[in-house]
Amino acid sequence: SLPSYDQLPVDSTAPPHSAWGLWGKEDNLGTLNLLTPEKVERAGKLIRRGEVYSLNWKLECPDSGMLDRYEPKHSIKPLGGGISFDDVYDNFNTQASSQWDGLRHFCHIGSGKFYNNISASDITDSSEGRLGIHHMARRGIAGRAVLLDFGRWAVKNAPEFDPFKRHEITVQQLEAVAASQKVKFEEGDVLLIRTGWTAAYEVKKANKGLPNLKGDVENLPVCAGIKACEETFSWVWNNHFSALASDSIALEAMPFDFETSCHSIFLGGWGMPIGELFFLEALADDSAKDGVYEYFFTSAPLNKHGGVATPPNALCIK
Ligand code: UVW
Repeated sequence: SLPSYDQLPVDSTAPPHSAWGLWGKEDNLGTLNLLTPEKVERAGKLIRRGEVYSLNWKLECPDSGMLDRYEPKHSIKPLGGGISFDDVYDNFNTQASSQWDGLRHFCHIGSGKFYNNISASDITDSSEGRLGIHHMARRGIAGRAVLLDFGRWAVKNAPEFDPFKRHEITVQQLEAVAASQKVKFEEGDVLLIRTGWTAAYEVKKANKGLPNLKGDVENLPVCAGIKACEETFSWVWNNHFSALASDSIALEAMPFDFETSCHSIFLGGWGMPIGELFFLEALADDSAKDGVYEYFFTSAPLNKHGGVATPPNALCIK
């Protein structure tokens, strides 16, 4: 069985509460190792109505140039005098819209090393490809996902909540949402957390009321998300989720302190992918109607050797 948060690290030379070495020193998959064939087979049984929900937001959104990530420039290239066409994307940043942050994206800040003691120089020299997104792509991601619709819960229970403010979502609040939706977690779950950010973005944009979201590494943009603290880290680890994703820009409340961030612990410490800007609106609307918040989940990352991140190409099937 898996160690608890207090039992980490399993390798005494590794940073505190990291999972380095848990799945072997050469491992490139981190918590995705929890998605065993048995779990995938069991999750397949959650398909009851055959309804499919795609979690990629429009590639055009957000178009705010956030962290200097812009919508790719799309052109259509004719072939053979107009009997056939290709797509060409220039300036395609895999993190400009819905994305998985892969294990090359963020180091464990305290140690300066990436998951499983990989150095920045191993990342920039792509030849070996340690922790590259292709590892996730070649395995594929499938299993059970559960949605916590924090945004809907907050309407009654935390009316001051605004996904565009730095609201820190606590473990108690996540537990309260889970209880209100009758959600029970299982080892290996992909946890989806809806804040309402993507929907609010579209409304603000239509009303020409978008705040400046550009930001940079020194001056991160502002948004709501889970609270980066020991209680959250221990709750997330002890539930043994395989990945966490939300519809907000960073999963965790922004701006955040790098050293004590979820990014540092989840990606650098545990090898746990972080999903951002997932489009959860249609899925959440349907779940609010039928009260079902567990799904068969699939995601097919880009099979790019040494890639850092990827559009999730994720589906939830009910
Ligand atoms: C930040 O945390 C800066 O967001 P991202 O994970 O998309 O880089």
